[in-house]
Amino acid sequence: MSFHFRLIAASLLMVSLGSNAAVTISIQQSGSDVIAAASGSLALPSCLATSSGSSLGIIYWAASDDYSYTVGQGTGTQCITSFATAQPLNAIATDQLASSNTGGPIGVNRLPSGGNILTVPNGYTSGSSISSTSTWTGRTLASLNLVPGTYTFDFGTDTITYVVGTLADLSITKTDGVATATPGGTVTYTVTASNAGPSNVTGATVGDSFPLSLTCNWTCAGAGGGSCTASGSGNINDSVSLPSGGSVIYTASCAIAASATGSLSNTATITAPGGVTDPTPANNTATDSDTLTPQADLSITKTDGVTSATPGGSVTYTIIASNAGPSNVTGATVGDSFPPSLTCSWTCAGAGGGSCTASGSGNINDSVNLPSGGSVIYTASCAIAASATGTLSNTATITAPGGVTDPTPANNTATDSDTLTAASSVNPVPVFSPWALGLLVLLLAVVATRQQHLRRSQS
Ligand SMILES: [Ca+2]
Ligand SMILES: [Ca+2]
Repeated sequence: MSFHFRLIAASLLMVSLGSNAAVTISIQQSGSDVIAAASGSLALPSCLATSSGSSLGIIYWAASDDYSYTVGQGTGTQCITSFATAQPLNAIATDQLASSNTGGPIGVNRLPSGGNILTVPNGYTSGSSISSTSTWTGRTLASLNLVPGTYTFDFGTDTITYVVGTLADLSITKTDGVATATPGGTVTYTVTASNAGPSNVTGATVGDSFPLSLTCNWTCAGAGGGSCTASGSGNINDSVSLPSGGSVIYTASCAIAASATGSLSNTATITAPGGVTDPTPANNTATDSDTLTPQADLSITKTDGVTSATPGGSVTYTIIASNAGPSNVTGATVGDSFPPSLTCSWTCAGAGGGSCTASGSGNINDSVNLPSGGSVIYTASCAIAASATGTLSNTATITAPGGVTDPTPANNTATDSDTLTAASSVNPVPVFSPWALGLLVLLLAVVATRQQHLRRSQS
């Protein structure tokens, strides 16, 4: 016995009508039942022959070249035809009769002999509407061994497409439109989740867990009937509705931590709800990656608070290196090569998170850490050589480490200059000339002699 519709016509007249038509047979889980619903029309060649077969809808896969995907009940008509075969809908070894049917038979068969058969309701008129529904009570797609997917049989002028399960090609894209980003700056991501169908989907989940270096706020708007949560902050974990052809578009504005390093990589995903099969899962995640390129306006100032200095004296320089951001900087170099006429020792203290070597002597060549907004302050106490002349000039510099761009390099050096003023012209000390000294000695001698004469005359 067989529930196949068997070919009975020995010879068939095949005449193409030259137009395209299609029937879609949707086989879905509906509660505890499986329902196959066929709709559409066919532009059949007049190759019809009455079939003696009579059965409820059937889903059958028996052997390598013997299957029947006919749904519907009653007498059908058949024709031998040629079609390109997609993958089989299932692979089971026994007939799977439907519990009930309305609308008559429709579907494709292939016989062990190799003939291809298209079955339509008996007396079907080319171009007229086909509507057939079969129900498998108390069954599941899995128990019928039906593999969710879309299977198309192409007859040239007609196609019959089986859609098994609720199918929706959900997909997602994500971009911020740039390839590099600045720590301490911002990026704006556009995340678009779409449904290419064929089924509508309610309750898909759009997710995006932002890396710790990002602080994000987002908004969302639907298109083509899609709906989503209007706005939120932090990670996206949103339940969305996406009818076939619909989409939802998230705009996430994110601040990048000033301390971020390396690359900024972030992945958005869309997940189909239970019962929905996505035939193309590869497009359900999207990642945007940016290379982080630190930028920081480092700067330095230097002064000793005076415009003139004295050889043999001292000066005290205050050198301040700062980072105006936006990125944090680790390993900038503060340098100050003092002139030979100065003998210096220095101390350093950080502010705003800046850090430096606490103290040293001689030239400064210090690796410092300067977060955005931070600074380091050096105090250099220097003895001026007594032999120094001319001008006391000294330059301090700050140099960004490799990989950090300073958009404003002009403020990365600072010079203090003092005029050296000779000590004798500032504080003259009175002295006697040799002639004056001689006169003084003579005067003292005269006074002493006179005193001696006075003491003798009184005695
Ligand atoms: Ca997909
Ligand atoms: Ca600078």
